[in-house]
Amino acid sequence: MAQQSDAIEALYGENRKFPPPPEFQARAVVSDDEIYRRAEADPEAFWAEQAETLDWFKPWDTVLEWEPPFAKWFTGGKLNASVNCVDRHVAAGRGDKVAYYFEGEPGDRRALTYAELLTEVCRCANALKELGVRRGDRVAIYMPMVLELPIAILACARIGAPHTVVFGGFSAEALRDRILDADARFVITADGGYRRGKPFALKAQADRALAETPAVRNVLVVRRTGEEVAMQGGRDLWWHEVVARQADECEPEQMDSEDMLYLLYTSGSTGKPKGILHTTAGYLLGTSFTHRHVFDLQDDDIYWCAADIGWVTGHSYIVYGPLANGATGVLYEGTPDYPGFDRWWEIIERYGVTILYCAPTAIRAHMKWGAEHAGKHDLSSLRLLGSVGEPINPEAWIWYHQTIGGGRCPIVDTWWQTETGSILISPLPGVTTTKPGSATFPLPGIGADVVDEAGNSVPLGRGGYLVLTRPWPSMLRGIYGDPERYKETYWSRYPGKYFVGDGCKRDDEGYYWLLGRVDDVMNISGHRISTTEIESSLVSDPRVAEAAVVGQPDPVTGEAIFCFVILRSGVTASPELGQELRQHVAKQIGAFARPKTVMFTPDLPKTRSGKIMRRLLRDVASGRTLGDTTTLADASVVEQIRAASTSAKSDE
Ligand code: 7RM
Repeated sequence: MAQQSDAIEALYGENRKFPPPPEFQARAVVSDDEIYRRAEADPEAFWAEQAETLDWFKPWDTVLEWEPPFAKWFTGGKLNASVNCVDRHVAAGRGDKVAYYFEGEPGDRRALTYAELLTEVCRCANALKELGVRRGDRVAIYMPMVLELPIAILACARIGAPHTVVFGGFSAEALRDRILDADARFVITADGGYRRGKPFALKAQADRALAETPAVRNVLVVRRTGEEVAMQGGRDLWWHEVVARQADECEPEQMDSEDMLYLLYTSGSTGKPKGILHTTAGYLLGTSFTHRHVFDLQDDDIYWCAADIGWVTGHSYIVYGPLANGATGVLYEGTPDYPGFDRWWEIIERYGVTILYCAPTAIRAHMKWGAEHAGKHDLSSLRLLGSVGEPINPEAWIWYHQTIGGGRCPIVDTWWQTETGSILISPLPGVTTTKPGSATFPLPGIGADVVDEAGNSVPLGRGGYLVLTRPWPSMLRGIYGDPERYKETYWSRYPGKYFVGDGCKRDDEGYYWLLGRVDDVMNISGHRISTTEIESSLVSDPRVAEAAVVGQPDPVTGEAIFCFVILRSGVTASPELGQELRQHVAKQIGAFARPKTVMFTPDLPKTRSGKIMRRLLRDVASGRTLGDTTTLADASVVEQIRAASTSAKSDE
């Protein structure tokens, strides 16, 4: 066991290893580790070499200008993101290649080729210009997962108008705050979208926000559901009327490398949302480079990222990365459980999906629903699986590998953040021997370290705080309108190093194991324990589908371990099972880590992107009133859990 002085203790051992299958390696984009050495020898030269894969109107003068903590990449260069994502593929004779297979939740389908995408993007761009949107103006986009969403994003990029996409599940207040912070004067939305078989309203929500955003001049509205909406004369316009009649060519703006491409707001743990600012060239390079190398992209792949575009994963790995690489992707509007638990597997079979990228929360939901749903479909087209958003527990990793991947597909566990823009820690599937639950190693060109409170690198085998030691092309350039908060949040704790905010340990082979947000670390009798490791231990019991662990104030130990546990279908909760799980953790990790309380719950409070909101669970565990719940996916969940917790007392 580690010493008590460790920043975060490394507790959980997982030693299964999965080398790249030889047949995968034989045809992989990267099949040996030379790329790591080349990148490490001269990172700037490496990124410059990679940047040649983009299309430039004018090449850059300087690769990197670094005045900590402010970086500029490829200064002097001029390019356009939409040209890189669309025009160049059409110009290269690949106009007939499918860019997206769209699958609506009600079952409507449409294949959109790169040539058609180009026309649609140009028409939308021309419509925005007609409305008076100029280079530099911010455009807020509030839409369901329909084709018009990536089209709108690319249209903004084409005319140099930074977009700020607000996830369609967010409330009117969240939309209002983002419109105001970005000072957006134009909004693109839809009448609504579909979720679990029912239309939900977006325009009505938008109208509530717009009542308090007087600077907004026009709203472009996509008709998706056909439900009745109020259109305000002079302000609101139908997409199908305005966009359809536009010319299908639109000259792209020549943007500077460092021109803003978009803002994406993250809620942060408290306070006002942060507008994470990404610029053009570095972001496009980071997303296209990682999409090609991490997902081993081949020309005939059918790639499906099951995230929502309203989350950074969708920006980088549904829109910019895959399109910059000319990939064929799937765009699915709805939920994984409608009309049946096999909807995802049906989609994979229909389109012959070869690469699936999704979140551990989805994998654990599928585990809970049972393997029989996947068993109904032919998933043999799959050749690579990806995971993002949270640490993936080894048991979920193994289930994903066996049940979905048939034991033949490498898994890339990709660590990154809205702020990092693209994947930074991940296996390269043709090179890296993976271990279930580890994101393995920093990608070529990326500088990372694990440090203690004082900022000293911790030896292998120990836990601490993840930091990034040098700038990277797709890094955030700031928090919109708040340079001080940017410095304070990311660069003040360890001067010259980017503070990630995640705990991490490296095992004795140097593999990185992400341990969750440092705000979630518990202090049990002086042991700094990551919630992730206790959760992984709980989930390793085959009866457990999902677990969330928090610290609860305790007069004796400072904090005590409180576990919320979701059981797999068919398993019944009982006090005995609670005792067994406490014992299981104590045996696997140590008596000091024995949970004080195990509470069975049908659900957990999660953000829209599926991250467990442990902050709210801490409130429940300690009987406090709830903090901010505006970014919860389902606001009723916490009340359900709270009601259950008053009847289920601590079972010590
Ligand atoms: C892409 C995304 C960022 C936070 C990050 C981590 C957690 C993401 C992983 C992960 C362990 C992973 N952007 N996180 N990926 N933790 N393993 N593979 O999620 O801005 O929404 O969240 O998500 O805590 O700091 S995000």
